[in-house]
Amino acid sequence: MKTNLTKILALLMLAGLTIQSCKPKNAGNASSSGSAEKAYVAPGKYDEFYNLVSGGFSGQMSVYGLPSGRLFRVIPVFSVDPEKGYGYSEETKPMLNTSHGFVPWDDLHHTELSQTNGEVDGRWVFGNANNTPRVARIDLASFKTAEIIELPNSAGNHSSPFITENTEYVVAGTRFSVPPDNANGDIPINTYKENFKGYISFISVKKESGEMDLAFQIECPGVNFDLSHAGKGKSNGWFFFSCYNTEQANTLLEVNASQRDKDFIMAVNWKKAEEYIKAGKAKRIAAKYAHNKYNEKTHTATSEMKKDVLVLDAKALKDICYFIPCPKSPHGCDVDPTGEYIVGSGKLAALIPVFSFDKMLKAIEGKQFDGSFEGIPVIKYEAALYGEVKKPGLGPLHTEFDGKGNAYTTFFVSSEVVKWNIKDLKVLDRAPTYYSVGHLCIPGGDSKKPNAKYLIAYNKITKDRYLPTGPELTQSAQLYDISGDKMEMILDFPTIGEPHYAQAISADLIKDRSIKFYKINENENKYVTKGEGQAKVVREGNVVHVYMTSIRSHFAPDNIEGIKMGDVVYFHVTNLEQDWDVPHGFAIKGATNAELLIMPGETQTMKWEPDKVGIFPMYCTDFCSALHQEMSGYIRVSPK
Ligand code: CUK
Ligand code: CUA
Repeated sequence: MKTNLTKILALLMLAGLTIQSCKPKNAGNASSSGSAEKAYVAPGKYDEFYNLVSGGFSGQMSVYGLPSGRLFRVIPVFSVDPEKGYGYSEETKPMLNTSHGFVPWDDLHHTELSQTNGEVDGRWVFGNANNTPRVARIDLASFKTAEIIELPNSAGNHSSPFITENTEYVVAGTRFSVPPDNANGDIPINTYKENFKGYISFISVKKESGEMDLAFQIECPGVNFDLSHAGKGKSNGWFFFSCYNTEQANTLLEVNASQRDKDFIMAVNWKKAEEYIKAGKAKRIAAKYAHNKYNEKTHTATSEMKKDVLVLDAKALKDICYFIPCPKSPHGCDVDPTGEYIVGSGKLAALIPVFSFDKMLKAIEGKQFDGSFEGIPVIKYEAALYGEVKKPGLGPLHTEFDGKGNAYTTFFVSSEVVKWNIKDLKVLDRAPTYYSVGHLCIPGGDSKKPNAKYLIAYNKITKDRYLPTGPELTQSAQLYDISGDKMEMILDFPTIGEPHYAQAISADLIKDRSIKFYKINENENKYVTKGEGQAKVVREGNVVHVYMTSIRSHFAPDNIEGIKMGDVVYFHVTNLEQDWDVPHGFAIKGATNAELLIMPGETQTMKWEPDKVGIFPMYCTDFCSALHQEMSGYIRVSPK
C-alpha cells in the first residue's frame, strides 16, 4: 500500500514538472478556423447558454455566455464587493452576518441550479461557502443573492450545495469533522477518533418562494465529506457522498489520510430520514447559526440568529446510512441521468469504479456487508460494483453526462477529459486540457436531461496559455464542442478566482424573466424617497438621515450643510429612474464604506462618520448620461 502511494505521489510530482516544462506547439489550439467559428457570437447577438461559474476564493459567482465565453456579471455572494456596495451598504451588510459576526469573505466552490422533475429550471442557483459553512440561494430573476444560511456542527462546507430532483432539499456535508457545536471543543486534537463527528445538513427549499430552512442534520462518524450528488429517477430518495480520510487522521493528511486502499461513498436514504423526523426520532440540540434574507420589496437584508437544530443519529438508526468502499481518496461522486450508476473518482486511483443502484439495494436487502465502520454498515465492494473503467487516465476528479449513455471524466494529473461509455465501460475519446483540469460542466450535465452540445473544462493551472501577467496568471476554462463523436476544443476563456464547479442552462429559461427595474411605488424601504420634492435632511440627536434621490443627472439634495463632527450620517439614496440599465452610483471623498450602486427603483444606504471638518465632494460613480460628470455635490462638515 505504502509503495503504491509513493508511486502515485511520484507520478503526481512528475505531472507537475511536465506541465512546467512543456510548451504546447499549437497542441491546444482550436484546430481550424471552422472550430473557432463555433464559439463566435456576432456583436449584438445573444449567447445560447448562461454559464454560472464558481469564483473560488473570490467568494463570488460569475455569469458567462456560452459559447462566446463573454463575462456578463459577477454576482456578489460571500465576499464584499465594492463595485456593487455589497456588504458595504446598510441594506446588504446583514447578508454576511454569521455566528462569528460579520465575515466579509469566503471560498465558493460549487454552483447548483434548482431543478423540477430532475431538469434544471432556471429559478435559482445555489452556492456553498467552503470556509465558514454557509449555503446561498441566488435569484436568477434579479441575479442577486437572496438568502444565506449558515450551517452549525460543520467546519468547511465542501460537499455542497447539491439538490434533490424537485429542489426539496439542498444538501451539504462537512469537509472537516469537528466536535459538535454544543460539546466542549477545548479538547486535544488527537482525540479525533472519539470526539470528532461529521454532519450532513438537509436544507429544505419552499416550492414557490425558494426560502430555505435547516430541516435537519444527520450525525455521522468523523470522516471528511468531499462531494455529493442526489439520486434521481429510480434512486430519487437517496443521496451519495464521497468520503476521504476514513483513517480518521488528524495530522499530515497528505500521507496519513491516504493509507487505506479504499475510502467510502456514503449512501444516505433521505426519504427514510424524513420518516424518522416525522416519527420524532430526532434530537433537538442547541446550535447557533445565522439565517440571512434579502427582501426585494424593502431592498433590505435581515439576519436572524437561530438557536437549535434537529439531529438524527446515523449509528443509532442503523438504516439511513451505508458505506460503499471506493478506491483511494474519492473526490467526485456523480450520478448518471438514469439514476442507476454512481461514479466515484478516487484521486489516487488508476481506475474509475461505477456502482449500481439496483445492486446496492440488493446488497442492503441481503445484508452483503463487510462488517461496519464506526457503527455504519459497509456494503461489500463487489456487491455494489457495476464495473470499473480500467486505465482511464491519472487523477480522476469529476464526471458529467451527455444523456446519450456517455460519461466525461476529468483527470487532474494527466490533464485531460476522457469520454467513456457507461454500459460497457470503454474509453471512447480523450481530449487534452491546459492544464490540470478540476471540474467540468455540461449544460444540465448532472441532471436527468443534459443538453450535451458543449463541455467546459475548468483548469487549475494556466502557465503559458495567455500573455504573462506577473507571478499570477488568469484562471481559465476551455470550451469543447461535444455534439459529435470526438470532443473538439473551440475556445479558451479566463475566469475569476479559482473556478470549481459550474452550471450551464439554456438562456431561454432565464432571459425573459430577468427583472429590468423595480417599480418605485412598490419600494417599501423604510427610508425611501419617492419623489425629488420629498428629499430632505432629518436630524435626530447626532444621527442625521439624508433622504436623497438620484435621477439623470443630479442628486437631491446636492449641497448638504449642517453636518457636524461627531455626527453619524446615513445617506438613503433612492434611484428614481424607471428604466432598464440605469443604475446610479454614490461615493463621498474619504468614506470608508466604499460606494453604493443603486438599481432603478431601489433605495440603498451609506453610513458615514466624517473624520474632519471641511468640504467633501460626492458624486455618481456610474456613467449614466452625457451629464454624468455633472452628477455631483458637496457636503460641508462643521466643528462640533
Ligand atoms: S473541488 Cu475544486 S476541482 Cu472544491 Cu469541487 Cu474538485
Ligand atoms: Cu448617475 Cu452617473
